[in-house]
Amino acid sequence: MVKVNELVDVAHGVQSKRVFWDQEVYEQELERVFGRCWLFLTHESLIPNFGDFVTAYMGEDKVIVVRQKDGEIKAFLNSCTHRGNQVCHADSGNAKAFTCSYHGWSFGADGSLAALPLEQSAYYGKFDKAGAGLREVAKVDSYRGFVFGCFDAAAPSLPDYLGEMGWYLDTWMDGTGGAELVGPPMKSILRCNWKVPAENFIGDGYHVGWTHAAAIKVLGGPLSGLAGNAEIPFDDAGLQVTSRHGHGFGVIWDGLGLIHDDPAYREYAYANLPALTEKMGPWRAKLYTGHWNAGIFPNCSYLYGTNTFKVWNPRGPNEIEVWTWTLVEKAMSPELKAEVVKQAIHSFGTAGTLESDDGENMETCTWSNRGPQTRKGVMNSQMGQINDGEHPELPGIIGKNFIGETSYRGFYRFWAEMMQAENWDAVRANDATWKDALIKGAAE
Ligand code: UNU
Ligand code: FES
Ligand code: FE
Repeated sequence: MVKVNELVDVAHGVQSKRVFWDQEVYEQELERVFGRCWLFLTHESLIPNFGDFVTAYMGEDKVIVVRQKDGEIKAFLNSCTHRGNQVCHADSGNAKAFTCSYHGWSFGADGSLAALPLEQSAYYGKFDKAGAGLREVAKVDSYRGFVFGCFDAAAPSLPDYLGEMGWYLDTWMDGTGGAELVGPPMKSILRCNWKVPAENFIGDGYHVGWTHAAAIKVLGGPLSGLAGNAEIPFDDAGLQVTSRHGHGFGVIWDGLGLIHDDPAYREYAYANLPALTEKMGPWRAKLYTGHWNAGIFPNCSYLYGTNTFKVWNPRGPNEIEVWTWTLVEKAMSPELKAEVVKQAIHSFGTAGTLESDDGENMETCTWSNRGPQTRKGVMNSQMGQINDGEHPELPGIIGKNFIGETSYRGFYRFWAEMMQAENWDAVRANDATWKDALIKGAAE
């Protein structure tokens, strides 16, 4: 078992560089993080009808996500119960049955083994089909149409798992009639550890002016002043949030649509503002026109206001498969949706300008820590910790500015907790004290 307390020092904002490379850390993550947390699968609007399916990853496990006859959604391991072949090779579609390409076992939308070749002549009619269905993922649920799955039956419900983050997500998932994803997702490989993009997207406002200096200069608009950190608006420019289960974000006030320099999107959002303020109050109205760098622990990230929505699927400790959808609001016109999709592809699609800026850092952050001497070193995430605390109106822990590492520290605090805990009961036992190290660390 990995000694996690040697890897993450929450109170002092320090992490070992081993978290990006060690095979041992990785194997434990697959069991304890990906095996027990809620993982993003798809959006309900992408599988609206009975038999509609998408395939997805849950950590390294392949799954089939299928709309059932009664409208529910279930997920199954994409592995044949006969001799283990992959059952479904398509990315998405509508199927009456999933038939394995090896010997032809055939599974229904509910995962049950419906038919197998030569059942009478070779198995003499005695094969127990009831016990040979695809293994079902213990929990599948959706929050405002966003579908997640969890392998651990003892995990908290999806709303409980999202916790304080649900209050924030409701801003754009619920405030104006809901959001949806445009698929199919773009897919690409990055040679990096899955946590490098996860920790970046969860709120790294610090890199924007530097890593993306050229891109934001070329794109123009109000954000171009950030290029090279030439103009950094401080205290009132935004804030950072982290939550009980490691989800978090950093927000730039009034940043919606700015990376895309997109007046149509901004006009749409500002027209919604009076009704949204009425429904959700002034804080969430302010959040609604912001730009969020955000993460849902462990490996789902999105930029609200730039509208890229991603999952970093781990493929070993030093490779990921990136899946990228575009985030739109249901009430947008088809023209506006199409425009948002185009802009999201240009910025954070597989070959996007900003995506390729980030990709290079993500790969070198991983591979430069391969050497055993380098791995003995630590990384620093102390920025802004001195100001982290509770807020009278905002749930979670709040950091003072959009450039800070509040959400990053919260991500690693929960990562360490999941890596260490025997089970979800042991995690729940920390519910009253989870804020202590994050906030007290600031006082030391
Ligand atoms: O790279 C990002 N996460 C980003 C870029 C965030 C805000 C503006 C530009
Ligand atoms: Fe931040 Fe190098 S300056 S990783
Ligand atoms: Fe970036």
